[in-house]
Amino acid sequence: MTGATFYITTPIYYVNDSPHLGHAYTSVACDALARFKRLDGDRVLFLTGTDEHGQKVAKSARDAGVDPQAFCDRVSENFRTMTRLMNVSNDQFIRTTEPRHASASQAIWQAIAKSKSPKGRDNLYLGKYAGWYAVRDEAFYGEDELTTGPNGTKRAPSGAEVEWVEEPSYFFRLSDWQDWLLDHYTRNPDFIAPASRRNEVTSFVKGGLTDLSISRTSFSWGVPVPGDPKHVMYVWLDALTNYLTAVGYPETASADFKTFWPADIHVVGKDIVRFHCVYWPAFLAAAGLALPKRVFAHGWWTVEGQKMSKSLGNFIAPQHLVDQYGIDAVRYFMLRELPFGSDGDFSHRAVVGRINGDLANDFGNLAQRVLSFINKNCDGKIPTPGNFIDHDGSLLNMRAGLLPSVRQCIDTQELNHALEFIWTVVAEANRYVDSQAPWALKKSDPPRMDTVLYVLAETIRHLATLAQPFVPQAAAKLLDQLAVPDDFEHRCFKALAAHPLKPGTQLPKPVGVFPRYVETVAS
Ligand code: ME8
Repeated sequence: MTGATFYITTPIYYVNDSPHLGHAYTSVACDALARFKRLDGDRVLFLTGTDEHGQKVAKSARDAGVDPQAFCDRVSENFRTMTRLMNVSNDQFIRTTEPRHASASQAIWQAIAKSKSPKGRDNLYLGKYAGWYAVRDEAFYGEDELTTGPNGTKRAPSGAEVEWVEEPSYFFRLSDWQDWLLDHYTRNPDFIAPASRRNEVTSFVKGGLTDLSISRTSFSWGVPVPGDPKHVMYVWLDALTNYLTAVGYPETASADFKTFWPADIHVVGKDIVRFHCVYWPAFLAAAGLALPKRVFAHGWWTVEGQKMSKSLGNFIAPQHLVDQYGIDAVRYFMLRELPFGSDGDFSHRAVVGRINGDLANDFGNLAQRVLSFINKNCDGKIPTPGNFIDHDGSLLNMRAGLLPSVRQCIDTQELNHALEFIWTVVAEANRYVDSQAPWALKKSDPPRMDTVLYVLAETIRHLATLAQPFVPQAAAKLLDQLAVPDDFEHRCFKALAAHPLKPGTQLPKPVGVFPRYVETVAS
């Protein structure tokens, strides 16, 4: 352990929907970051879960003809299943209907209720909300943000229909936080990433903030407002607080809170940046709590060029992806195909291209030809290297530089670049096999053949060790084939230098780990 800690969160997913490609993407990306940090020696808390209150969930439960809690129990379980299916290593799965979460939400409410805004006014006051609300987004919108649809219906920028709401409501004095927030963004340039999102948030806040309605009275599926139970808390205030609940809030003296708060990173989709970068920091600051260090917003997937939706029939269930391509291929594709932060398209052709190119031809083939050659020509034992020569140098140098390069990418959430670095070494190792031609050395110079094979086996160990956060199952199989003991000590990143392969170690019979994707032609 380095003594460092790392607290990472996904958004908590609404239980009115079934898990799909987009949810799986966020979860897998966070998983890769969390796994990397653990293998790098950090103490990690990785949180995911479900967002179960609000008007939208209440309506979905009503439409399904079941009581909201029973509805949430059922759908929340689908998300838990999705995280397991995607091999996501979350440490906690939080549900906002848990009693501990009601306590935390009421505690932050009370802390805000006692606080003053940066302009010295009460942060919380009772008023009446009269304005537009989109149930699908669970968000309030200003008249100027709306567009009018073909049949005269008003729509939010997200495309969601809005309805006019008029009801008594508690308000958060967000309008007093404008300068404070802008100052926070300036003083903490890493707070919002990527830069495009930072600019978007900054110009939104510069445009002026209005006070935010933070309670509702027209339905009851939510956390009751302390002291005024006719109101339930606005679902976003309740939902955002999950990040605190998980570390023991309101027990700020608890070990978990002291260890993990403030969170190192909230990873979110670009659709929910405003909630995480404007409302959440203001709520936290009002409650006297430290702010998360960073909010990273990733982009949006379309499917075969179209927005994913049930009505278009292109809604992709994670189970379908895993059945069709295999878990590691799906994870690799998602993380490699697009720069984390940009939008991208999920197409069958692109997935197959990555499976058969990067995985089967490049990494799979490297491992298969080296390990089979050792199996046939060295009694299946790790060969003993002699002196390294110049030819080995460039591969050895690239290999040595890999961990720092990948680490830097992880710290800036450039997941696709992390994989590109790893695959640059895969390509170099393949070139080295071709140029050093161990099959020719077998006759001409067997000791040199042993050196070349040792360099290659060690390179595959490095590559597999660093690939663990991204393709955990395949990487583990590769390390098994190199007889690397299956424990943290031998598979963490310190092991790269600390536990080189021991010459003479007997290896198991090699098996392919990255199968090609073969199209089945309908007959
Ligand atoms: O917003 N492409 O929950 P949610 C990429 N409960 N990512 C996508 C996606 C797509 N097509 N569709 C969804 C909520 N996502 C709130 C969050 S947090 C305190 C409360 C991902 O179920 C993306 O990460 O609508 C997005 O932010 C999240 O799913 C939204 O999930």
